[in-house]
Amino acid sequence: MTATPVCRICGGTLHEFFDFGRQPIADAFVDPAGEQEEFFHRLAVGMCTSCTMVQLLEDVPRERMFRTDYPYLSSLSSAMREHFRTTARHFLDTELRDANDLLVEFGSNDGIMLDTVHRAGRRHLGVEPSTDVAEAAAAKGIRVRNAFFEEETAADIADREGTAKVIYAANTFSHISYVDSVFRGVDALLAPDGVFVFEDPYMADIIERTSFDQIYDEHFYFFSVRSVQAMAAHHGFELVDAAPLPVHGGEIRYTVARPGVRVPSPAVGRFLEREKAARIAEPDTLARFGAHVDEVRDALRAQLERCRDQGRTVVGYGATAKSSTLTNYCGIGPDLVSFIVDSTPAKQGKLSPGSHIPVRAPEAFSRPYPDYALLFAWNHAEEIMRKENAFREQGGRWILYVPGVHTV
Ligand code: DWN
Ligand code: SAH
Ligand code: ZN
Repeated sequence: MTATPVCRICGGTLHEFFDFGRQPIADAFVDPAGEQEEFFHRLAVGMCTSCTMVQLLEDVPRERMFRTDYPYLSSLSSAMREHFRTTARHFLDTELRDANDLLVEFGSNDGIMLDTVHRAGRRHLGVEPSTDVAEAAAAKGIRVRNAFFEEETAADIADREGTAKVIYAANTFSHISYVDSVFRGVDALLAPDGVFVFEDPYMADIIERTSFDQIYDEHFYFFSVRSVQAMAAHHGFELVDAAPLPVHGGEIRYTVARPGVRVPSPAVGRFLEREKAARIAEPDTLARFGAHVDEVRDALRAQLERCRDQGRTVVGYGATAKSSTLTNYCGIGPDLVSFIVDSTPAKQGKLSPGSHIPVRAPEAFSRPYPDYALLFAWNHAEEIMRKENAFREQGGRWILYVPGVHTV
C-alpha cells in the first residue's frame, strides 16, 4: 500500500473529504472453509485543489484486486449486454471505417463489448489482467491478452499489430491509479487520427444521489468533465466529447484525441458550465456529501433494525462490489441481512468481504420469499425488479438506498 499525499494526476494538494475507515477488498469474497486472513486498507477520498480530480488517498496493489479469480462477470446483466452491443455498433459504424482498422479494449472482462466486434469479423484485441474473465472471453473466440494495460503492453501491441483506431475502456480507466503510464501507452498505440474513449461513473451523479457505495478499492478516480479535461491536457491530449450514459447509476463517456485532430463538441463546454453551477468541486459541497452519507447510513440501519425487531426477514439482492463499502461502513452483517442472492457462480457459497453475509444462488430468494429485499444492485433495478416481479406481487417490498433510503 502506498500513501498518496498528493494528486496522482498533477501533483497538486489533496483535500480529504471522507474517510470510510478500514475496508476489505470489495471483490474478495471469503471462502467459509478457508483460513486466509482478509486484507484491509484505509478507504478515504480527496479532491485535488488544482485539477479537481477526486481520488482515493491510498491505492491497493493491483494484483490483490485483479487476479486469477476476479469474480465479476460483465455479461450477467441483459441491460449491460444491450448497452455494449450498441456501443460496439457505434464504433463499427463511425470509427472503424477501413476493413483493416483495429480496436483495442482494456478491461474487456468476459468480452461483453468485443463479442460484437468479433462477430462482425473486425480486428480487435482485449487487454485483461484477470485470468478467469479473460479466459471466458477467449472461449467465445475473442482475441485477448492476459495483461495489465500500461505503457509496455501498449507499445508491444503497437509493434505487433500496428496502431489502433479506437482504444476503449468501460469502468476500467477510473480503476487505474497509474494514469501516466496509461497515457504513454495510448500515445504509443493510438493512430494519429484515432480516439481514446472511456466511460466511468460521474462524480456529479455520485454527489447528487449520495451513491457513496461507488467508492471502494477498485474505483480509484471519480471523474468529472473538468477533471478529465485537465487530465487529458496534462498528458498532451484533448477532451473532444462527453456524453451522459444511464448505466451504473450515471456515467459519462469521454472521447479523447490528439490535439487539433477532432473538432471539440459543444457538449464539453455545456458540461463544464453545469458542473460549475452545481459547485461539484467546492469543499462545502463535498462536506455536505459526507453529511448525506452518514444520514443514509443512519436511516438504513434504523430501517433494518426495525425489520429485525419486528421479526421481518431481509435478504440482500446482488453481491455487488459496491455493497462492500455499504455493509462495512454501515455495520450491516448477517444479523440484519440473512443472506445475499447473486447469479455469479464464483460468489455463491462464499461470504461477503468484511461483513461476512453468506451469498447464495438466486433460487434461494423465493424459498420462501423474504419480507424485504435490500437491493444492493440498485443500478440494475429495472432488470431485477422485472425478473423478480412475483416477489412484490405476493407482498414483498424492496428497500433502496439510492437516492436516499426508501421502500417500493
Ligand atoms: O466498476 C465495476 C463494475 C462495472 O462492476 C467493477 N469495479 C466491479 C463491478 O461492480 P459491481 O459488483 O458493483 O457491479 P454490478 O454490475 O452492480 O454487479 C451486479 C451484481 O449483481 C453481480 O454480482 C451480478 C448480480 N446480479 C444478479 O444476481 N442478478 C445482477 C443482475 C442484473 C441480476 O439479474
Ligand atoms: N469493461 C467491463 C468490466 C469492468 S470491471 C464492464 O464495463 O463491465 C473492470 C475490469 O478492468 C476488470 O475485468 C479488471 O480485471 C480490469 N482491469 C483492471 N486494471 C486493468 C488494467 N490496468 N488494464 C486492463 N484491465 C484492467
Ligand atoms: Zn490534480
